[in-house]
Amino acid sequence: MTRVPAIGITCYPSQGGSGIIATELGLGLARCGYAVHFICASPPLRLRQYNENIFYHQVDMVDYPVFQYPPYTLSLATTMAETVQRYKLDILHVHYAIPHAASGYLARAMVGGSARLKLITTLHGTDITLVGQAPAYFPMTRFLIDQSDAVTAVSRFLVRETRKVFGVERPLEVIPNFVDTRHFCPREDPHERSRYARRDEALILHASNFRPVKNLAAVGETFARIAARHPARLLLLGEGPELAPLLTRLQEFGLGERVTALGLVEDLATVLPLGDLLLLPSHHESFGLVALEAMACGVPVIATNRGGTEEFITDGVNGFLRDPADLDGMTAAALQIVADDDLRRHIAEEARRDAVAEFGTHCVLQRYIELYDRVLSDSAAPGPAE
Ligand code: GMT
Repeated sequence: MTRVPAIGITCYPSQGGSGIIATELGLGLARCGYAVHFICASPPLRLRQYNENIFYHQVDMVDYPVFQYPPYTLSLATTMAETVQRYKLDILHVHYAIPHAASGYLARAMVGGSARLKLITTLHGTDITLVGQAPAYFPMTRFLIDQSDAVTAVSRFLVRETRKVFGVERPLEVIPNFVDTRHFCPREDPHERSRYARRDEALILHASNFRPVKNLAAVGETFARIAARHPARLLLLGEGPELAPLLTRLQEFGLGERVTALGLVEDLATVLPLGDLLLLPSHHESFGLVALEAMACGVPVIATNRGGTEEFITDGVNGFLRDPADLDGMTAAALQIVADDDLRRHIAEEARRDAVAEFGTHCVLQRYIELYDRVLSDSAAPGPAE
């Protein structure tokens, strides 16, 4: 009987989409019988319970007075190499290139070139579109993309950006983000919803890590415009540096009473279905996972048209796409949705159907499994590269 490969997964353990995808991937692989070893600085958000075939290895950070900053990259590489050797891992799959691909590269070198350990890097977004382009990281990011045994990106947009910005020529495979559509599903819960909005009020959602790229000013301005024309409440999910300025702005608009900020919500599937629409007006999104999660819950989305969102949202059919500066356009789409029940239901159904048909865990998990098989078979045969 052939042995099922053992996979090491490294990701950021916080609320970001890259950590969520990495965790859901690991959980899915474990259900398929793979031994999955998470090697992270702390347990990923969605990995807080016992799961068969899942193992967790904490990266110990050593502080020392000489270090201005503890070298996480090195501790991670050491833990990766030890885990590979002890548990006979076949693949290290790192999510978000910086610095995880660097640690993976070091770990692969540490366990010896003759070992069959493979390094797979999944690019998620700002590792390419923002931080990876900083002069301090640019040559390293390009180097690590070239040195990985396989590289995937979560959208065709991100592949184009990677080629354009880094001049990368090697195969890059698009494997889109995915959602557990049994967990993220429509749910009517008037009692729970009444905690955030009255029946006659529209409940507008925004969920993110509240960083500048999320364009929080547009969330505040658009909500103010919606609320001026239709009774509405805003529910903010997540935390980050731009949350406090947004709340201040909403207070200045006189809308403080209409806003609830829930902070970090461990299970978004409990809250997303309560909303009437989700606003995601980011300056760009390589994918925009939370938009897909909302769609799976049957919640219409108004998302940025910059980036990879058009790869799963068709404007006017299963959601809306607007330029992040087009506040009038976002407001008009929102008012259409909240004022027209038939339209909202129709968009919600289309959104749910597309999420299930194309972006359910099962469809996408299989693509990662095929990639692992190809990489381990050492057939240089590249997958469906973009
Ligand atoms: O790249 C980031 O800013 C962080 C990252 C994350 O961990 O949330 O977000 C990116 O990866 C997500 C998962 O693939 C995508 O859904 C997000 O669109 C992407 N963020 C951006 O492109 C701004």
